[in-house]
Amino acid sequence: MAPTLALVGATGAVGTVMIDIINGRESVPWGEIRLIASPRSAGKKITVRGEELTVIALSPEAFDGVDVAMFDVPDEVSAEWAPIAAERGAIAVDNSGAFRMNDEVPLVVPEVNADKVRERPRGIIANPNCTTLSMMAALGALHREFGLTELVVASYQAASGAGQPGIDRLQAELAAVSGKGLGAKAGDVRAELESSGLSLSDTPFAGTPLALNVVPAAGSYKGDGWFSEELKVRNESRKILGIPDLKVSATCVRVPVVTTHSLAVHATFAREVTVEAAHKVFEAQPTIVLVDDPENGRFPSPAEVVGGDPTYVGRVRQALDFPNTLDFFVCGDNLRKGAALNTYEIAEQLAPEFG
Ligand code: 2RA
Repeated sequence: MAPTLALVGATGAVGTVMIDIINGRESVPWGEIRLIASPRSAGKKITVRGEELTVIALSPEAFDGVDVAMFDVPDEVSAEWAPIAAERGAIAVDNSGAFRMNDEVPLVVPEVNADKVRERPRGIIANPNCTTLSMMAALGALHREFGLTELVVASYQAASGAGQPGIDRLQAELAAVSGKGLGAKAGDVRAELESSGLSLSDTPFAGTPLALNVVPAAGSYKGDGWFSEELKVRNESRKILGIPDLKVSATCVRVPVVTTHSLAVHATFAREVTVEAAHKVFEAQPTIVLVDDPENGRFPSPAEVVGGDPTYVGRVRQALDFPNTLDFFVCGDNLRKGAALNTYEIAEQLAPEFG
């Protein structure tokens, strides 16, 4: 019998993208697809693959008969409910941060370490943070060929990484500054927002304007100068690539883009690497689109790639002063490959176990 798939968080921002992804698949390996959400959203009707489904409330019984349960919910909800789903016999594929660094939970990017889906003693598999994920297909492919030894990245993260409140805040700020002279000092966005009544005391972006600005503070402050997004890039990259002592340093920056994270990557390898060889590696990886013709203005940018599934790579250069080192630019839709798509691809890897 075809396996049963559950989607927990079916009505949230990532859950909605997940349903788009399921609806867009040519075929799916699932029999029943069950939509689960908070009691507040229970009863909603959502069409999945031509069938109108009713969202049911999260409860232990909701997992009865489920083979694979995908979780797109906040950390604390996953922390409580993914183990309950696993106890009820489902494999939980979790897109929160609750289990990513747990030694008994594999952290999977199918292009890099698909085999890890079988090593799941707790019945839980984790999906990486979208910032790490946006560059993993590219780094995994290069690592297999040249042996990654050092990684320095700067991120350019979209507002939707902070969820719907992040999108709403950016749009409110853009509306407030649109067409304005922007204060006595040209570009004084802060003064313009304050005079428009948009308080900066409590924003998803560290109390800093995001419209017409960049904010070098992504996630929560963790001490010693580091923000959580930067530590996630380091810890998760090491775990996914299987290089526990990989040297990593990240600076994560929020930019006024609605959706699609970008990263400037500076990667050093054990073996000699050329731009031509790197291009070949990227071209051979089906989930990467290489857009690298800067002379003719062709390179990835969020406006070009939003809504797409692949990782877009361009601006590949041999670092002039660093041996065996490439610099390149990566863009990926943070709501698709960065969240829903990778989670769904993990679920697809599991489906044959139920054949
Ligand atoms: C962010 N990476 O962009 C996070 C979302 N998980 O804030």
